[in-house]
Amino acid sequence: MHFETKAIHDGQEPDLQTGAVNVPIYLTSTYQQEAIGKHKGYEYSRTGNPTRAALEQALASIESGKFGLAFASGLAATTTVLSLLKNGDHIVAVDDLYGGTYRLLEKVVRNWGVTTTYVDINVEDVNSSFQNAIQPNTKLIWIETPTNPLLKIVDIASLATIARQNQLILVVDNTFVSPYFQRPLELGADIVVHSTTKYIGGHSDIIGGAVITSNEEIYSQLKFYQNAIGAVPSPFDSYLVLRGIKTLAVRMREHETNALHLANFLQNHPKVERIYYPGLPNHPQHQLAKTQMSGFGGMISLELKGGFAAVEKFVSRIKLFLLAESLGGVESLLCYPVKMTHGAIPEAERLKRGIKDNLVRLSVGIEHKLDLQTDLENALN
Ligand code: P1T
Repeated sequence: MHFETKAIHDGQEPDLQTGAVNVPIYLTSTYQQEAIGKHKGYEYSRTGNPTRAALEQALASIESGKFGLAFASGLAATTTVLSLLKNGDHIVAVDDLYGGTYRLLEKVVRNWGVTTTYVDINVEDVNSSFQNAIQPNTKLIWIETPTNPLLKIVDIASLATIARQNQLILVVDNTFVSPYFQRPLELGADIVVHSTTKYIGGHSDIIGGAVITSNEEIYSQLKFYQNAIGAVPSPFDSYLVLRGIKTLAVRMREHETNALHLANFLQNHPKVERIYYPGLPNHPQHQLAKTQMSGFGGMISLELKGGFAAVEKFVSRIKLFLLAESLGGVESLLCYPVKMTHGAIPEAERLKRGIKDNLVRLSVGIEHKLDLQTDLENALN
């Protein structure tokens, strides 16, 4: 079946008892057992809940994976995946990634004795850079693509080959474009991670995370950790994410149409110094983006002429784009990564990674594109 059909039906059969077309929200922490050791497949809701099980099946289906696991947040999903590592292990990660993931790697995971090397992906031969960063104790490669916030594109299939040759686990955080536009497991990745808070949930009303894999051994380990660590979503949040999945395809098409329109408008605006959007032919990795994504998503970053002072003015004049962290909801949001999403990265490190003081990130919503253009135009002018 096609993506749109799977998103509406997989894991979401009508309720056997009542015929309800939506998966019920099973608000229960525990389940009566018929006898000791005899139950209907559910014992305790940290371990399993039918609403969450439906969501996990739908997540696996839309990511072309065999197994899905849902979490209480994107970072809970990330932490659970990183629990596969042990003291002395090493990670190779992309140098542009969500500030909270960087903070987790540096302030938490490093204390477990697991170190990370960050690879600059702004170089000609990125594959060699990744290859050179691999050490004898490297166990895992962690990438985002497109990256947060500079929208760089990482070649998933090439990294999957490198990972396989070196017996490493390749993890792709697919939050920025959702499985509607990119399915890393089909390109050879071992694990996909999501903040379902973003496009998959789609309405800025929940915090959630997901892990999808087709590797049974990895799944068994992560399923064990999901229960052992316990960062699971509530049945109500699981329901909301499931509801978001049903409309993911139509929302993503609108996000992209609007973002392409605004990217074209912004790149010609005299107050804009530089624009980052993988859908523009002059994006340095536009060709690569076209080979591994079926669309370019709704995120745009831009640098304004006039530095931080211009950013402050711009933010104070804009009306429809709400100044807020997060992305992927139906409403347009504007974020200042330096002080918001990437505030945890020390200044020198941040500047080295190319996140400048005049950088603004837009999450383009599904309002009418001409209203969004007018809003940007007024604020810039
Ligand atoms: O916020 P949470 O659901 O825990 O997800 C963390 C996360 C993981 N991966 C990526 C690529 C992300 O962008 C995020 C969260 N990001 C934001 C809140 C943001 O505004 O960028």
